[in-house]
Amino acid sequence: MQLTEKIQSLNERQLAAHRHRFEFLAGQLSSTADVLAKLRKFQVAIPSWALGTGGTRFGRFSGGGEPRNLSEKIADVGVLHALNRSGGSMSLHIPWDVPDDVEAIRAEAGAWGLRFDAVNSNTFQDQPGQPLSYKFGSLHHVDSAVRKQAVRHNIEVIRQGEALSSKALSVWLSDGSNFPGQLNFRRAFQNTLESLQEIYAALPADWQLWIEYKPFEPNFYATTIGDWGQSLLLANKLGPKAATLVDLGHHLPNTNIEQIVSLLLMEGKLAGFHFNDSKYGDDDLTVGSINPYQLFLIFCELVEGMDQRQMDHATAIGWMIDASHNVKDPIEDLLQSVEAIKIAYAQALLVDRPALQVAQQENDTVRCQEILQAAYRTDVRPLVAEARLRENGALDPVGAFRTLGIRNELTARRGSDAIATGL
Ligand code: LRH
Ligand code: MN
Ligand code: MN
Repeated sequence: MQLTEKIQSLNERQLAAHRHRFEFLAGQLSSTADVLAKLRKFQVAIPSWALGTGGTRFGRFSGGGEPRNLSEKIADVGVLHALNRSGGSMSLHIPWDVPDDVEAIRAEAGAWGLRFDAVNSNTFQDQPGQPLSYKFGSLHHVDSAVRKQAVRHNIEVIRQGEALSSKALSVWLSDGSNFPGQLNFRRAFQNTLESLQEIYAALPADWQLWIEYKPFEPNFYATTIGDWGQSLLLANKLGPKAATLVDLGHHLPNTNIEQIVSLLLMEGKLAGFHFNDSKYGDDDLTVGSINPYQLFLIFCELVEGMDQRQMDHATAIGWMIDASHNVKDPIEDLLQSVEAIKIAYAQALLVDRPALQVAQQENDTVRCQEILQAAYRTDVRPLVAEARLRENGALDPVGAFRTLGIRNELTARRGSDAIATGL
């Protein structure tokens, strides 16, 4: 039996209970059809580097059956997408995941109904045989020869992405300094800008350059693109094809990310997201596992801001996961992350916007909170499940993954000591 047939037969067993929950919820809402249509369209890109068990610098405990190459990573995302129908694309990190045979890779992805989202460059690690080191940075480096090497790599990644029909290059730099005095901030920024200008000039007409920021790690004194202000400054100087990418883990604790998102949207400079969750720093934990309310508030700003600018929720910006997992099955973890994103999105769609606007205008703070929390405290899981069901996905993706013994099958095929390539 094919995977989709197995999923359908599992669904049949759960259908009556699901119908009961869904109809009870739909009876309380006025916008069920609209929310369902939006949920069915919404897709989140899966990072090629999240399909193996992550580790820390102190160790790594592999789970078995991990994908050993890009083809097997595509198969894992294919399984995920068959289960939840919301992971229809993949984001590749290069050189961790370089297609040997682009046509074959495109065909494999196509067979699973997948496409390729943004490609990510890597100038934060030295690769074997690389002539110059990135020990002291890449695009910001004091030596123009190192900068040129890093620019060349980014242009090469664009070329690889073109062959896969990607439409964006995502750049994250670890460039920074560990000690005061180590670096001239302005010169580092200027060098970064000039390097990015060269990369920008190599972008195809319909491509975008997404600039990620992060306050610390691996540098612990200063990072050259350390916050959204620095990223936005660069994006504005570069031009209309450049925008700021928000990775949720790349903020100091308690930063008001939803406010950043709202202003970037207003400026037309929000490239998209790397979703994850964190308690301390760039923890890369499962989306929604620590602070689901923050995720909901971010989606409130997204829905409001995108509607205001008449942007298509599903396609106007990049939706991606960037998480890793020390102790979970990576596919289960990704299923949980996508689910958390869709729950937050559905809740944000339920906010009574006209009523909120009136309450804001009247400075009725209590009412504002009541309106937001009425949406947040709605259990929208039957709605998200119904959207999935209508797309032929599983009513309960994690449950189906387990009941169908998918990890055991993968382990039998790939071996219990198979370790994912890349990060
Ligand atoms: C940096 C980062 C960035 C990288 C990825 C592997 O912390 O978030 O997006 O490309 O991790
Ligand atoms: Mn990231
Ligand atoms: Mn990160």
